[in-house]
Amino acid sequence: MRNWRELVAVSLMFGAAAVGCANDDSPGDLDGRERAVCEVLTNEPSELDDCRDLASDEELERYLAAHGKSNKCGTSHPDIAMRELIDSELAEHAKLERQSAAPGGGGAQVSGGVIDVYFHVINNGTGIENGDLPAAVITDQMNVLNAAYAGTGWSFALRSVDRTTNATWYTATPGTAAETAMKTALRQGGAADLNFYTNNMGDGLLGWATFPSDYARRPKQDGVVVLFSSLPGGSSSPYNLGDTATHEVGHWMGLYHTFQGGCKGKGDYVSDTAPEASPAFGCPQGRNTCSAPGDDPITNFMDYTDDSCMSSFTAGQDTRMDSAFSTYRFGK
Ligand SMILES: [Ca+2]
Ligand SMILES: [Ca+2]
Ligand SMILES: [Ca+2]
Ligand SMILES: [Zn+2]
Repeated sequence: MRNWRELVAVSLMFGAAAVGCANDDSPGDLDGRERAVCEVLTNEPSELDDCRDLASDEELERYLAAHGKSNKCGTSHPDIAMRELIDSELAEHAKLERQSAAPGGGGAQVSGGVIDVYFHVINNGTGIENGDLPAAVITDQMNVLNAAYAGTGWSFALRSVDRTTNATWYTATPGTAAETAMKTALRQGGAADLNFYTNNMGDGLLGWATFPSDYARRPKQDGVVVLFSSLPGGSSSPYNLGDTATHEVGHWMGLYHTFQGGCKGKGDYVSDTAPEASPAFGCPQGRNTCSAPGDDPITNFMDYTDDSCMSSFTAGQDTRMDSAFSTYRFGK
C-alpha cells in the first residue's frame, strides 16, 4: 500500500474543484472523483480491480432506486480514498502500539470496554405517537444493543436520558442544519462516548451514524440517530426489534456495510464477511451474489435484512471495531 498519499492528493484535488464550483455538488462531480481515485488504485494490481464501487453513497442510491427500494441507512460513507487512508491509519496505530515501549510511546490498543450512552429523545409533543419514548422502551433498546455486542467485549451503559420537544429536529435528516443544531445543543461526553438520538427522520430512513474517523474533524456531529419507531416494539415492522440501533452503532464503531464495494476489491475491509454485490432485504436464505466463496452475509447486522434475520457480527468485525475505537476514540 504505497500510494494512499497519492489517493488523498487526487481526492483533495477533486474536492477542491467541487468547492470551486460553489455548491454545484452534482453527482457527476462525485462520479469523476470516485473514478479518478479508483484509477489510481487500479495501478496496483493487488488493489481494487474494478472501478465500480456500489457502496459509494451515490451508487447505492441509484441501485436502490432502480430496484424500487428506499434506503434504510443514511450514513455518509467515506469514498475509496478515505477508506484507504483510514485503513492505513488503523495499521499505523497498531504498529505504534507494538512499539510503545520506545521513547514517545504509542496509542493503546483496546479490545473492549464499557461505553457511556447519552440518550436524547426528540419528540413532537407528549405520547409515543409523538416520539416521546417511554423509559421501558429505552431500557429494552439498551438490552438489545448489549445482547448484540456481547461477543465483542463492548457493552453500553445508559448515563442519561433527556427529552426535547422540537418540530424541526423531530424530522431532521442527515446533513441538514437541523441535524447540526440538534447535536450542537445536546451532545455530551467525548470521543469514547455514544450519543444516541431518536426522532422521526422521514425520507424512508431508519437511521444514520458518524464514523470514528469523522470525530476529530467534526466532534459535535458524532453519534447515531435512530428512527424512534424502530426501537423494540415500535411500529416500523419488520424493522422494530431494535437492530437499526445495532447497525448504526456498528458504523459508529467503524464498520461498513457488508455490501460495501460489491464483489471486488477490499469490500468492507473485513476478511471473514463474504463479499456481497448489493444489499439484501427480507431474509433471503442462501443468497449468493458474488463468486467468491461463501453465501452472502445476510444475517450480519451490517446488511439491510429484516431485524428478525440479522443476528451476528464476525470475529473480523470485532477486530475492526477494536482497532477503530483504539485509533480514533480511546483516550481522545
Ligand atoms: Ca473486541
Ligand atoms: Ca468482507
Ligand atoms: Ca459468494
Ligand atoms: Zn448502514
